[in-house]
Amino acid sequence: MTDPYEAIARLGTAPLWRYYGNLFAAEPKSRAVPYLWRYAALRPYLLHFADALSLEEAERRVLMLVNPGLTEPPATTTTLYAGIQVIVPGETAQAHRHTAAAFRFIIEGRGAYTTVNGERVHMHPGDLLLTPGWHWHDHAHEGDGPMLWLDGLDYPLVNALDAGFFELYGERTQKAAAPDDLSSRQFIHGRLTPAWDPQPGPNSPIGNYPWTETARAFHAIADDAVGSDSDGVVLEYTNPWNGGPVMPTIGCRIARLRPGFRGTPRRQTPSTIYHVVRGAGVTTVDGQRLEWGEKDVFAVPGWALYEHANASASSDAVLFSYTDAPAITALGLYREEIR
Ligand code: GTQ
Repeated sequence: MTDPYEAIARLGTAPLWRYYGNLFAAEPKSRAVPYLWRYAALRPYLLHFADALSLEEAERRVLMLVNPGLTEPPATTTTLYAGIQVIVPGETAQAHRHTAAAFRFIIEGRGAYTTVNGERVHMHPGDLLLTPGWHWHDHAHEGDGPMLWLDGLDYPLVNALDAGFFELYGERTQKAAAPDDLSSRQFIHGRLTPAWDPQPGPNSPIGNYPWTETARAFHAIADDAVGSDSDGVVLEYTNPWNGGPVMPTIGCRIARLRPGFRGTPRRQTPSTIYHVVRGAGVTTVDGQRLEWGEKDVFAVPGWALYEHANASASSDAVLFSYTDAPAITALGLYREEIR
């Protein structure tokens, strides 16, 4: 008799008993590792490619933040991606759409905008711009100096689900089909929302959550909020249609860690990518110290135990973050543990 293991392999089968422990582990063990990308180290190369590579040669000029545990295809966590994009004055990045959901968190520069389904959405540092799945978007820069931002997408999740579609618009840029920044102006004051022709969908209709409003929200809270033991005074950007996360697969938050803040260790099934808006500190992830400073980006894999600390006794730290929590929650797979 031939080796029965070889025979069953040729028949397109596998012995479950040899795989069981890996497929049904007691708890998740991500292939993604805790990792930090230093903005100051990346910036010179972004500016180099802004000179060396035209946007006729590249769909987008982006350095992908590749997790050492997820190199092929590159991803930042199992479900999420982060990249740093640069565009210089006079350039356009051509219009396209994809089923992957995207957002931009603006890091530096002035004078660029993204046109999303015909609405020009202008960028300022600290703004959160949404490009939900299957929305047309192109970028343009009419200011001076380079404009840099953090891109967040869920393509690792979408592609794992075999749900990825992509399409070019056909013309390089979209014509403006709505007043500039209309969606932000209509919706940002969330307790008074347009009552005509409502078309609630799974995505927030807001093109830009401006930094000025985020700063106002923190200012209004002042020092009065208790905040989370693990995540500080943390605010969720919400969809005004339903109060939920901004997009069905990606949730975005902004947190203030008070001077001297030391968080209670916590873990959750969603993976998280952080961008340091202000300040410096240390996040310990499964025992590994990620020492972050302004504009850095770091990844916390799902179910990794994390603990934030603000390194300063006198200044706030401010962390923008995004997760796949909306998707995981919708699938009934959200879990968390606080130590
Ligand atoms: O700006 O449309 O970082 O399509 C990755 C894919 C940015 C974009 C990324 C994209 C974009």
